[in-house]
Amino acid sequence: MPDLISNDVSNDISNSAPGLSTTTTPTATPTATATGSLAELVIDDARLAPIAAKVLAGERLDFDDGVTLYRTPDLLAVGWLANYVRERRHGSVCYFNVNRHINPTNVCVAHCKLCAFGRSPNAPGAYTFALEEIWQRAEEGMREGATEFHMVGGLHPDLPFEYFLDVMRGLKQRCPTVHLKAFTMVEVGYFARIARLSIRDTLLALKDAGVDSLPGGGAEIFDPRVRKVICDHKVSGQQWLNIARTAHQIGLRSNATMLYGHVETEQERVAHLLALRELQDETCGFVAFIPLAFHPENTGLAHLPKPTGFADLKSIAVSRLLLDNFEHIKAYWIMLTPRIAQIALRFGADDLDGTVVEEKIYHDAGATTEQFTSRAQLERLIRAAGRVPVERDTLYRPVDRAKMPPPPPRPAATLSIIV
Ligand code: V47
Repeated sequence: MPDLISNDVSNDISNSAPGLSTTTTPTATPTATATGSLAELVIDDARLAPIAAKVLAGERLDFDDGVTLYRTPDLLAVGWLANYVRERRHGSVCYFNVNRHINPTNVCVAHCKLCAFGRSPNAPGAYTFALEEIWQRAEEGMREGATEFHMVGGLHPDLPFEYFLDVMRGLKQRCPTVHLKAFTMVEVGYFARIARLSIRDTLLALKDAGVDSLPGGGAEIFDPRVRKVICDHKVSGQQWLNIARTAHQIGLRSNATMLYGHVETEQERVAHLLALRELQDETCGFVAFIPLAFHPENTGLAHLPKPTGFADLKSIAVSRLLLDNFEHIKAYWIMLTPRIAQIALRFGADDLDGTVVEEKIYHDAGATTEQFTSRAQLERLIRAAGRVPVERDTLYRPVDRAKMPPPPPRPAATLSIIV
């Protein structure tokens, strides 16, 4: 175990680990350690002491530890531990990227209760972009310096798989330097069904058309009880994991998410996180994990209250502690608000996500955040949290703007001459 704290804990409660203090013990001054100067961990909830001992020793946490971490009111102790792990991995660095979200259609056959974004084909507000429209948005994004397009959409009843392959081919041709992070496991499952292909062949076709990696959406909570309530017609949790496994096997990396704050129990959250951890042990294909706070407005679950700031920070911290084989935990500022996301950088998160530009999924569900933030604003938030901003690409390689080719010029405006 690292020599974190040198205080005398001889009168500790019986299950306290050496080196940790509870509020029943005298406090000591912080000590410098091999990992730098660390403030003292104060544990109010004695149930956390053995968990803290495991974390400090670099041991894996188990199911019961996860449930305890979710149930304890001692948010500061959980946050301290998550921050310890975060700093052990990333020091004070906080990543962000310059990206653009593009949602080609909101028409969706799934009608998930959790979602305010999907529409029936002829419902008010239903839209589907023409190919040219998608490509134009992408080119605009490239001119603004985007290194990533994040593209997800509804499960459209009439658009063939070929349309989505065309979208990707056109993007790769026009924006060859931009990483295409496109289509959730749910969309991949749907494409396989409509194109009558295996999951593997569907993924190979997407990769061939230009997809570079997959975003983490659609995971929700894997438990069938929860899925029946919030997203009855989506792929099952097991199918989501199988599609992710296949993607990783063919060399497509992906993110992973968990939607919390609706009808799930603490045990169901922990089981979700451990299922992701098990798959990551097998494939090492996940890049980042993003806990997603449920936004109830305009959804079939509008009667539920929004998750609190306490739950948001707890979710970040617990995922950092349980997902010991995930390199990155993202505090998605659009979903958390910039204020909570900034605090999350001291509760386990090492990434704020990106500039986004146009966000529909959360804003249809009542999100009050902006849809866009600038690189300068992200850097300001990160610095104000005492972290060091590092612009990254989708796979977390640092981006050196000085070495990048200048963005292509805006096309000359077309003149219409009326005679
Ligand atoms: O899959 C849908 C969730 C996800 C609601 O991979 C909702 O880098 C809250 O996955 N309230 C899409 N959440 C967003 C997503 C994502 C976001 C940022 C980065 C990455 C990444 C992925 O949003 C959906 C679903 O889980 N969602 N409706 C709602 N009402």
